[in-house]
Amino acid sequence: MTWSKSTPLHFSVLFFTGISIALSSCTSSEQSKVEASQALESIIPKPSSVKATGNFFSLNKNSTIYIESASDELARIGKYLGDRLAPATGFEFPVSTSAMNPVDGSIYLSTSGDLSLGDEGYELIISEDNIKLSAHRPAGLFRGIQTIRQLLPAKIEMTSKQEGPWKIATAMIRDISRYAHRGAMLDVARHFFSVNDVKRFIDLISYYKMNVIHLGLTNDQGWRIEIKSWPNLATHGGSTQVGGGKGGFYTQDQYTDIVKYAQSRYIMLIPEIDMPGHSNAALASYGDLNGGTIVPEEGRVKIAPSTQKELNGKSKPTELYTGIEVGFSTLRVEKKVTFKFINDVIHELAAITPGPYIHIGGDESHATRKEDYITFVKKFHDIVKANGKKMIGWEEIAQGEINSDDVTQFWTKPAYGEMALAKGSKLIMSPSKKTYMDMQYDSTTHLGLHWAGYIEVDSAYIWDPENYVSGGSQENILGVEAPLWTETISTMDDIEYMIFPRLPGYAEIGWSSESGRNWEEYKVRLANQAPRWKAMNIDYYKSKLVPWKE
Ligand code: TNX
Repeated sequence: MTWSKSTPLHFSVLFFTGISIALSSCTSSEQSKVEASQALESIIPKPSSVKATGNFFSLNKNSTIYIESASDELARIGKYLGDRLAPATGFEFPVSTSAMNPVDGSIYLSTSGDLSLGDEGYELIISEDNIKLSAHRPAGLFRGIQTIRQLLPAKIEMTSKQEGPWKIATAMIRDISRYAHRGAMLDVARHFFSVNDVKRFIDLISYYKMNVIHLGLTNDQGWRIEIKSWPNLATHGGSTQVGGGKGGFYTQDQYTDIVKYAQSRYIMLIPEIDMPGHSNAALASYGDLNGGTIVPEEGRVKIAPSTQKELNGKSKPTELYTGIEVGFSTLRVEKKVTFKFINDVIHELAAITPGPYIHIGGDESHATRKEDYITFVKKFHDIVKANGKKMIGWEEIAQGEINSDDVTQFWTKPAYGEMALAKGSKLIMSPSKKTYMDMQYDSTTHLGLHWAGYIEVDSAYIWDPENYVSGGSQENILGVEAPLWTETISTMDDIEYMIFPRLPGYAEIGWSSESGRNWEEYKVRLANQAPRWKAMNIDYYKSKLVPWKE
């Protein structure tokens, strides 16, 4: 076509507009393919196997989620998937059991996956027409859904309607987790966090296929769970926090709400009541529990003379504590009431905890005599067992009479880990130099502590759970847990800043095989998560070590 002065203006405008629409839709279509292919290579945790097959699948306004049978559980999982995809796409995603006239662009969920997928493994077959997600157990479908989310454009995570297209690169993915236990711990005692904050924490960890939330419910600074037979624990012991803020506690109903929310994400909740040390909030709530302080003397410990009397009779409660020291408080074996207290607390907690474990803390009991500590561990074990649960304790419990029923959480001393293994206990690995998400990234981080070191995002990723305790192996290590202690953390933004970008790495260490992991490759996948965090409104630390994608 040639242009002349006589070409009508409206024609040339239309012509140019037509070209630019064609061009931009062509580029945006090409770009969406590039993005989809990149998403396929950026999944965290890294799947066991991914085979790209070179085409593209798209969601459309008729996309349906088909479940293979009319099971409530599958219907719930289907609805969960639809709820993740609906806001940004503006599509409805009905869940249907009848696939008589299947619609293109649909997603099929089935538990007919083979036994070798285990409890959490899944298989995804993404073709141009549909996505087939299969697992052996419903939990595997839930984990596979996280992969589907990560395969879509980042804006799928936005809560308002966005422009498509909603492409996914076609592929075959088969994915099985390395460890059964992949968790994060949140200390709600040093600072209290609302039910909604805990739910968001659960959602964030579930996005990376973690399956455990460990809640630190009590510590010197606060008691955060209602115990009906000892009401002052929550009302008085929960009335403050580090720095003197107002604190708070969960009623048993609120706790149950959190447990159910976690269950709906196939996440087990492990509650921790920290004893016999870290117990000031209890000692401040009931004077009878307070047996006075034991003073360290020439490497041994001795009860301060003025408190001998307090041990036998009524004693005064301690003051509430809002500082961040550790190791000064202890329950006392000499007091009968101590064991009534422990039994009542464990009994009530066990009744509202569907998971198999109660964590009894047991760490840093510096104010407890060694022989008393050992008595405590035996009693904790018996009481937890009598209430139908298994005991978990921090590594120090390995000094006591523990056995294969008990789980030991390693955090710093290999010798304790070895003692635990020798007694038949399995390990959860939380090496503080690697997994403590309350450690600063570097000396300039405005939050956090650094007693275990600075933990940059590369260091957080470069380690293997089997390399900390000699004899540690796939058989006796249950998995990995990354704790967030909250002495310096008081808001959800603070939580996000400390856990991102380290948490996806812990999730990958727990899920993916060691042989497929290396930092240089991982950091690119991590960089590609940033737009997703932006869409989810996650406040994260922009480490200079990662080539972040904007
Ligand atoms: C050690 S590790 C603790 C916690 C502190 C944390 C701070 C462990 C089992 N106990 O009481 O909050 O360090 O980083």
